[in-house]
Amino acid sequence: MITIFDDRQLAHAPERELNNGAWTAYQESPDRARQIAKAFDVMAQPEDFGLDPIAVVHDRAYLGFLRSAYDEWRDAGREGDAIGYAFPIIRRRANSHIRIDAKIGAHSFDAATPITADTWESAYWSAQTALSGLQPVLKGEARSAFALCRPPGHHAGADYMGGYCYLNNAAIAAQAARARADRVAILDIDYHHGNGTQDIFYDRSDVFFASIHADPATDYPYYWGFAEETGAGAGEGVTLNLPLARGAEAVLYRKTLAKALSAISDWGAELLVVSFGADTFAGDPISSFALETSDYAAIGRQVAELAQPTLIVMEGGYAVGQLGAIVGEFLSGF
Ligand code: OKP
Ligand code: ZN
Repeated sequence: MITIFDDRQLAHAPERELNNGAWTAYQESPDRARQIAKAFDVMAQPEDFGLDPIAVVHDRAYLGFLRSAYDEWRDAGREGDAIGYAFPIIRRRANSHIRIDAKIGAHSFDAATPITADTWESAYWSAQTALSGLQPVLKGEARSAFALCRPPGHHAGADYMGGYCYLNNAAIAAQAARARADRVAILDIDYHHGNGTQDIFYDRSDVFFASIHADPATDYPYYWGFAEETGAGAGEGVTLNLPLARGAEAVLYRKTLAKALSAISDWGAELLVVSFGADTFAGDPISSFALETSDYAAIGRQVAELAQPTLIVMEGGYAVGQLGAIVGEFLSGF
């Protein structure tokens, strides 16, 4: 399988995150990607497709914010990574903000997504990695590709970051795939609901979003991913959420995956983008499903039964020492 990775994705390394009221070590570490990359002999470097395919998914103002936020933070006399503390959730207005703190709050939904001097560089190449993995699949030169994206993307919306995500790599690839495929499906099998991806395509009829994730009643991102969310307007019925209770193991997970895949197939998808998270693993430090490393081969095989050109994009997974094995099992099964 074609695999893509770029070292520039490793530069982004926030010091800490605010977790359950305390500063803890940043879980989305560069080591995650390093460990996964070790499982492959050779990985291709991404091409640079520039800003345009990113800017059709993300607002220009948000992209400008991401690029300048760290400098503005420094100019405000701050130390460490840039992080917000005020969020305009009530009657949001399209104000132009002056203070960096106001800008960060207006472009994020949590305080788990710090901006460092290198965040833009890493997020940019993470998006290019997804776009580069897509190319051979889209042109029919390969049936599938694996984009080792990091930072992940599925929590990022058109104009906001959150959940370790800045640019929505899967959404950027799915949108680019629309150049040649009329119907593109995104299957999100990270432990957490891909609220950013869902939001980007929520009212569209041309990109199907299906997600299996921990019930938002008990798990991050809390506010999205309930079964009742099925899309809006032209996109009604083109979003499918399959939340599972904590503790889900392989039998239940694979039954649920069968539902997601048959919905995607019935809908008539011509190309599949998989948001793959390894945080469904039993040993994941921040998640509570019960899949074992050996389960991932069967899951990969099951996804492949859809028999559509497929781009696999890396999302979460925090059991760093196990990540190479989990991704290896999934891809070999696939
Ligand atoms: C990103 B991905 C809960 C803190 C949650 C953010 C988790 C982001 C997960 N105490 N921190 O979907 O793997
Ligand atoms: Zn996750």
